[in-house]
Amino acid sequence: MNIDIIVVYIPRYERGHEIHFVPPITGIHLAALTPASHNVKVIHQQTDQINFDTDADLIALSFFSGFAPEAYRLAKEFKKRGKMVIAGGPHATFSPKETLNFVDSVIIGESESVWSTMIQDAERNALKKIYYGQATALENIPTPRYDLLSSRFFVKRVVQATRGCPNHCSFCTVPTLNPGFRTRPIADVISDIKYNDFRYWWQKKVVWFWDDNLTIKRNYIKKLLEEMIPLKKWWLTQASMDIANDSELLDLMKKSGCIGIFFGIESFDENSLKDAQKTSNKIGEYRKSIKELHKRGICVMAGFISGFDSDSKESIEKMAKQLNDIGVDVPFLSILTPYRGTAAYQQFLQKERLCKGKGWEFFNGYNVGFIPAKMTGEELLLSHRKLWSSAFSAEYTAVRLFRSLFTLRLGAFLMCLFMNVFYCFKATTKNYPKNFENDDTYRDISKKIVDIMHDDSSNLGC
Ligand code: B12
Ligand code: SF4
Repeated sequence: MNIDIIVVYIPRYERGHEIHFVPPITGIHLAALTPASHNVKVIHQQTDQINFDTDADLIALSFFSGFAPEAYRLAKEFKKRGKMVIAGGPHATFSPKETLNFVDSVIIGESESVWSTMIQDAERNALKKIYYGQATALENIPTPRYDLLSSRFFVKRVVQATRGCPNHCSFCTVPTLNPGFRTRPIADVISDIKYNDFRYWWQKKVVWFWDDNLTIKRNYIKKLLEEMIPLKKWWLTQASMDIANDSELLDLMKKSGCIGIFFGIESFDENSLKDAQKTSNKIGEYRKSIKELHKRGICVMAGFISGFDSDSKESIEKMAKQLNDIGVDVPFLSILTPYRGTAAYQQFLQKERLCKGKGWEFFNGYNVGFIPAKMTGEELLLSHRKLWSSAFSAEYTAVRLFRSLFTLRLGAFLMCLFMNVFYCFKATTKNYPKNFENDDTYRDISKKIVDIMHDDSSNLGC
C-alpha cells in the first residue's frame, strides 16, 4: 500500500518562514513504525507542496488544533478523490467526533500500539472509526526516517528519549496526552544520535530533543548524558527551571555538549504562575537560575505567555524589557490558548469565556480564542504584538547578542545568533504573527464546526 503521512501546517506569520529551522518528529517517527512492505512518504506542509493527485491509497494526517481547519480542507479534497483519510495527533485525540466529520478514521492518543493494525484494516478496506492508542513502554522504537525529510529543514536530527511530564500546568495537554513519564532504553536513544547520514556538518553535529521534559528523572538523564560525552554533539531540549539547582547535572550537561535549554518561564506575575499551576517557577530566582546555565555557556530559550487573568496591557508590554533583564537569550512569546484536554479549557468553558464563532485557526498560540479578564480580546492581541515587536526590535536583539558573545559557548552562541536574527528580521521587515481576524481563508470550514467545537460530548475517551 502507498501511504502519505502529512504533517499539516498553516503559516503563523503573515509571509510564512524565511527559513525552516527544525522539523517535527511525528511524521518521520510514524514512517519508521510503518511495516517495510508499504511505501511511505512524509510530507511536511511547512516545506512541501501537497499533491492531491498522489498515488497514495491512504492519507494519514497529523495536526495541532491551530491547524485543524487546514487538515479538514485537505481531508475534503482527498475524500473527493476517493482516498482513505485517517487522522491523529493532539487535536484529533481531544476532538475525535468533530474530526470524524471529515476523515474515515481517528486515532486517540499514542499510536505505537495500533498503527500496524490500522494499516492492515485500511488494506482490507475495513477501517474502524476510532482506534484507542495505549501509552505503552517506549521499547524498540525505531530510529526516525531522517532520510524522508525535505532538504529545506536546516537541522534534521530530532530525537525523543522520554515521553510525558509529572507536572500539571493548567494550559498544557501533555499530562493527558502522554500519561505517565516514560523513558526509552538509553542504547536506543544513542543509536538515533549516532545516525549521521546527513549532508552538512551542523546536521551531523546537532541533536534536538523533542521531549516534553527531558531532565525530570535525574538518574536517567545523567546516565544518558554520560553516554553522550564521547559522541561530541551539540544538543538542546526543554526542561523545568529547577535544574538550575542541580550543579552536578549542569556540569554534565556542559560536558556532554548542551548548547540550549528551553524553559517555560511563562510570566513575571505571581498570580499568573498560580493560575498556570506552574509551581516550579520562582520569580525571584529567574535571574540566578539563568546565570547558572550561562556559567556553563548554555543558551537559555524561554517561553512567555500573554493573557493570564492578572495580565494587563501594561504588564504584557513590560515583558520585553523584563525578559532581557533576567538574561533570556531567545524569547518565545505566545498568547494563552486554552486547548481541549487542559484545566484552562475546562475553566474557560464553564465560565463561558471561550469565544463562540472563532474557529480553531485562532488556537495557534498567536491569536485570541477566549475572553480575557482585564481587557478585550483585541487589546490582548495588540499588546502581544507590541511585546513581540519590541522584544525582537534591533535594540533588544543587539542587547541579547552582545551579552551572549561573552557568556555562551560556540554552538550556543551560533544558535542564539541564528534565532535572534531570524526573529529580528521578521520584526524589522514587518513579517508579524498572522492575525486571523483579517484572514477569512478558513471561515467557511470553521463555520461548519463552531457549533460543535466546544461541545464536550465530542470528547470520546480522553
Ligand atoms: C516538540 C513539540 C513542539 C516543537 C515541534 C513542533 C511540531 N510541529 O512537531 C516546537 C517547539 C516547534 C513546538 C511548537 C509549538 N507547539 Co508544540 N509540542 C511539542 C511536544 C513537546 C512534543 C511533540 C512530539 O513531537 N511528540 C513526539 C511524537 C512522536 O509524538 P506525537 O506528535 O504526539 O505523535 C504521536 C501521537 O500523537 C500519534 N499521532 C500523531 N499524529 C498522528 C497522525 C496519525 C495519522 C496517526 C495514526 C497517529 C498520530 O502517534 C505518535 C506516536 O504515538 C508536544 C507535547 C506532546 N507531548 O505532544 C507539544 C505540543 C504538541 N505543542 C503544542 C503547541 C500548542 C505548540 C505551539 C502552537 C506553541 C505556541 N504557542 O507557539 C507551537 C506550534 C508551532 C508549529 N510550527 O507547529 C501543543 C498542541 C496542543 C494542541 N491541541 O494543538 C502540545 C501538545 C503541547 C501543549 N501545550 O499541550 N512544539
Ligand atoms: S512542565 Fe511543561 S510539559 Fe510539563 S505540564 Fe508544564 S508545560 Fe506541560
